[in-house]
Amino acid sequence: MYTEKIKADLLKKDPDQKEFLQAAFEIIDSLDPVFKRHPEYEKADLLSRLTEPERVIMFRVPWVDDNGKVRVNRAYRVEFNSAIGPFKGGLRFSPSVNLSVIKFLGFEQIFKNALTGLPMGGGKGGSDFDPHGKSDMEVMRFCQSFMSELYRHIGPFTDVPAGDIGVGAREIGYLFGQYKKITNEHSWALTGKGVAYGGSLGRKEATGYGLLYFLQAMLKDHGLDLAGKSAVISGSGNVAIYAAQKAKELGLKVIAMSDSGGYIKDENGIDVETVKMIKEVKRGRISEYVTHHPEAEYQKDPRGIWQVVCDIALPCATQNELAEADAKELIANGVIAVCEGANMPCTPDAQRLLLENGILYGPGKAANAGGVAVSGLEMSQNSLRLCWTFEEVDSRLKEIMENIYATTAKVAKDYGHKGDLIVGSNIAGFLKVAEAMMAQGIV
Ligand code: NDP
Ligand code: 2IT
Repeated sequence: MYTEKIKADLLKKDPDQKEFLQAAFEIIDSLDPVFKRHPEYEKADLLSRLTEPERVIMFRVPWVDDNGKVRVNRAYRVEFNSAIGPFKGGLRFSPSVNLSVIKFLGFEQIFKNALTGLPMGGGKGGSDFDPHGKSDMEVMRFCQSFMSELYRHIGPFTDVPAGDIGVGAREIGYLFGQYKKITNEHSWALTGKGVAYGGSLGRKEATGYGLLYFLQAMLKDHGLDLAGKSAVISGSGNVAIYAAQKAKELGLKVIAMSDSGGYIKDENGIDVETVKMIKEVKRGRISEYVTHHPEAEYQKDPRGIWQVVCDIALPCATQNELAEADAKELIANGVIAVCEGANMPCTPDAQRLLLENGILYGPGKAANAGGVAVSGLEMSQNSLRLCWTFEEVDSRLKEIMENIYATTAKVAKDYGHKGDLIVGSNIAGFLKVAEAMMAQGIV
């Protein structure tokens, strides 16, 4: 079978890229019914072309730390597919970054971006630089050195990076400053920019808010709503914080959050303002929460968060953070929905178990598409040289997330997998990219 052959080829070519293979196999496994309906796609060998990035850039980032010591990091930009628009996707700064991780993220981004309905191709980049414990000046010097190489590969019509783990408003500011200086242009080669210099209102909130809009649409479709229910949210970064903020607004009580050191549990409902102060302002540890809220508890193992009894689980930290044993625990404790703010947070075994047990499951490439969707709206505003209000952006975001839910649910049903949004999102994203690739010839 065509899809089995493609998987065997990938395994042979890059046997060590386990995250990439995981992401690619999940998508490829969803596509058998598409190739049955569209033999012309196999003839055009779409999958061999889609699974090979258009371009992979790997570069050295030398910088000098506060003690005058020379440091060297490795960086990447994987320009995966530009069939429907310029390469688009975040930059991740984390010691766990390697080519496999960036390829998995870039590959998923192709389909996620297609689901938004906006003209954006897929890409991802980053570095094994660890921002934890670095001074602002060290982060600035690193970002400047990083951009001194990256600038030649990006541009508003070519490739438009944004943030991801370890890359937030501070890093985007430094990256943009260096890009502008080298190119002598105030052009829009990055999104997630500060509102003061071309960013969009609502981008900071977009992934978390979008996740809740998606969750709300998914529950509504099953005759359920959020009010009065409880949730746990892993992570306490950009996605987790704004997911928690919107959850509270919608009457969903968030009782636990985490960081890479451990998790906090507060049965009164997590105070998001305290989390913001600790993580956004002080760049501190989530453990500090209990000094402000002594009634809350802190546990050292971040994974323990999945043992907290809740109605809804929102993994918003990192890949493979929720494994089969965690899914078992959640199911035993009566969870009704798992919706992914992070990219690929559930392992394949966990996904299977959740679906088999009838848990409502929102896969990341659909449920967390709100961030890149508002990046797309930032690009629209930049092109128009206009700034929309927060309300305008937020209402477009909500509409996009509701459309993504409706489309993925419909496509899943049309292809004989009612309720399986993994299949629905993979096929819906693929169909759009496939149509564009077929129209453009073998390029
Ligand atoms: P941030 O860097 O802002 O936050 C990451 C958070 O996850 C931090 O709180 C970090 O803790 C925590 N974390 C990291 N590893 C673990 C772990 N093993 N267990 C528990 N917590 C952990 O990143 P974002 O919020 O931007 O990204 C989070 C996820 O969402 C990623 O998968 C990203 O790819 C995805 N995503 C992000 C989008 C965006 O717009 N930013 C859009 C769509 C998806 P610590 O503080 O200890 O490092
Ligand atoms: O995973 C993601 O979708 C992001 N990190 C956001 C990408 C973007 O270009 O806004």
